[in-house]
Amino acid sequence: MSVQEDQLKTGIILQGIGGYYEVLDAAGRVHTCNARGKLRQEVGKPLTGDHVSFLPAKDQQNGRIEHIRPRKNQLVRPPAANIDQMIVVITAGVPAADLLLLDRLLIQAEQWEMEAVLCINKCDMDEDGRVEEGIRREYAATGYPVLSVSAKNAEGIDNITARLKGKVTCFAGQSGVGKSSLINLLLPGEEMETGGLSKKLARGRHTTRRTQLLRAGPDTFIMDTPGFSLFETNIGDPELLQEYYPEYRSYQGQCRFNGCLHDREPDCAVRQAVAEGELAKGRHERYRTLLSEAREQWRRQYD
Ligand SMILES: Nc1nc2c(ncn2[C@@H]2O[C@H](COP(=O)(O)OP(=O)(O)O)[C@@H](O)[C@H]2O)c(=O)[nH]1
Ligand SMILES: [Mg+2]
Ligand SMILES: [Zn+2]
Repeated sequence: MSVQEDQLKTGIILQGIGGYYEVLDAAGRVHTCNARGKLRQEVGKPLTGDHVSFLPAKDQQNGRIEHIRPRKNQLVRPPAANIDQMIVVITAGVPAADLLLLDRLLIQAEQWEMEAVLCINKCDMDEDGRVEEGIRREYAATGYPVLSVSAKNAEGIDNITARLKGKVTCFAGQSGVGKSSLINLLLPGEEMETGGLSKKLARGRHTTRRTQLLRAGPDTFIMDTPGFSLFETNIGDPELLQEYYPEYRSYQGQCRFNGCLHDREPDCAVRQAVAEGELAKGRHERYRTLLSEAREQWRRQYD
């Protein structure tokens, strides 16, 4: 082992700006690092969320990232890695829940192999609880956890906190649903927007907001991703769409046709379950909407 090797520490990249990276070590110290010259060629640019080993910053010197651990997943836009969980926020008030967008985001979480959690915010606007109830019914068969909260009244926030522990979580959902409000409630007091930023990194901040990991507790991070509300889902092969619906997986092999897409095929076990009320009708209708969209995309791509 070279002298350097045993000086290496491990850490996680909180954010990167212009070739500099803020790396949090196990002791909670933040090091400003650059990357070893060949690293980019070997594995590409370091990303927010990367687990790295690095030479610690010393005196006036920056640290240096030496290795990047293999990634669990990798997002292109926003550029980030190793996101464990997606909390999709919708509301029981305004803006009214866009369930088609919700389904797209859930598909995205499945594609990226993230755990998905539904969060119904603004429950204070839903006095008789009917809106919340309807959404819960619609998603009961999916098995996704559903949390009802109000950022305004700080109600139900502990249930989110419990889901965050030990994970890197991103928040997604349309603009105005309360993502920022919730994130503010979930961060401990000292973790302000620019908290812990070294001067060198802070200087770059006026330009655009960066993808960064915010510390919500030990080993617990929230990925703050400006513009993460809407992104284009590319379903790819239409035949794969049903794989992203956890509640449809258990019906596999029960339809008359092998490779049934649960659309118009006769003797389809999924359609029958919908007809019998075991599976949600609305969710299936939106599935069919996305299926025809995927078919259209697929056709354009390969014709
Ligand atoms: N009534 C109510 N309003 C909320 C709640 N959470 C957020 N808001 C309001 O909804 C608006 C959008 O919130 P914001 O956090 O910026 O949403 P974002 O666009 O998803 O980040 C703001 O005016 C918030 O004050 C809530 O639980 N109840
Ligand atoms: Mg916001
Ligand atoms: Zn079927």
